[in-house]
Amino acid sequence: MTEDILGAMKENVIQGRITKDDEGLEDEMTGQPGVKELVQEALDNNYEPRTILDTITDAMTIVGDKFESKEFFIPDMLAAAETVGVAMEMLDPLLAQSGIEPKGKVFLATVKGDLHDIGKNIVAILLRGNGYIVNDLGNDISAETIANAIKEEKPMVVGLSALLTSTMGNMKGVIEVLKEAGVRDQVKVVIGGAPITEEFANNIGADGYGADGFDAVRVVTSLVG
Ligand code: B12
Repeated sequence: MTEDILGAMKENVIQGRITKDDEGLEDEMTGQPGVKELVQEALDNNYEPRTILDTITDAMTIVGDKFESKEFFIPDMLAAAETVGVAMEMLDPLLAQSGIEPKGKVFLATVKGDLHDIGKNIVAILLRGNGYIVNDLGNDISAETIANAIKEEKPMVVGLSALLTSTMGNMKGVIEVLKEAGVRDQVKVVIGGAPITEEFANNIGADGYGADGFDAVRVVTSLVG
């Protein structure tokens, strides 16, 4: 099993198998290690948490492609998402280094109408691991809720996530509401999510864009540093 732990991990995320007891798409899967056992195996074999995260992210891209081509349906996306949650719980303590002076406060939210939170949760883990205090406001969060939270707690950065082309426009709405509430100048706005590009970030007047969790840390650090 050690030869291709990452390949097996990817396949098991796609199949939504958390443990060895779960069924897979083929009959002989039951009894084979699931994502939980494979992540543990990878850690035992000194694989970097970052490599494991990249593998999981690749797997979710394939899940998305299968959904688009109608090979997969919503329960399949949910099952895959659940395996990622389990893997992230295992990686969280390793990615969060202790004893670092807090570098600043960051708020995160997935915008109104959007329930996708895996990417945002990864960004939260990596920012925490790099010494930021992160207040995760959750998903499906209105611009007004975000503006009020900023008024009250004055974070240095707010990170917005959107995974749907139908909700990415709500990021512009958040920036407008921040202006109306008189707090736009007090906070840097960083955005991300699969459909987001640097160009889109520039067009809506965001301060930064992160392509993935590691890029999110880089851009936040460049803005507050
Ligand atoms: C899992 C999933 C779901 C799960 C979400 C579970 C959850 N708890 O998040 C469920 C089943 C709920 C779901 C529902 C839907 N989904 Co969906 N989903 C996905 C899927 C397969 C994976 C998303 C994911 O977790 N990726 C892995 C993470 C790690 O990547 P990520 O989110 O991109 O995040 C990284 C970067 O983008 C970045 N990042 C993310 N946020 C932020 C924020 C900041 C500040 C920064 C700097 C960086 C950053 O860093 C992250 C870490 O590296 C995608 C496919 C895809 N390719 O994205 C479809 C996908 C996003 N879904 C899609 C659709 C259509 C839907 C539904 C509309 C389906 C339906 N008909 O009901 C609903 C919408 C529900 C809603 N209102 O939100 C489409 C969107 C198409 C479009 N053009 O908008 C996709 C692309 C699938 C497809 N190819 O068709 N979905």
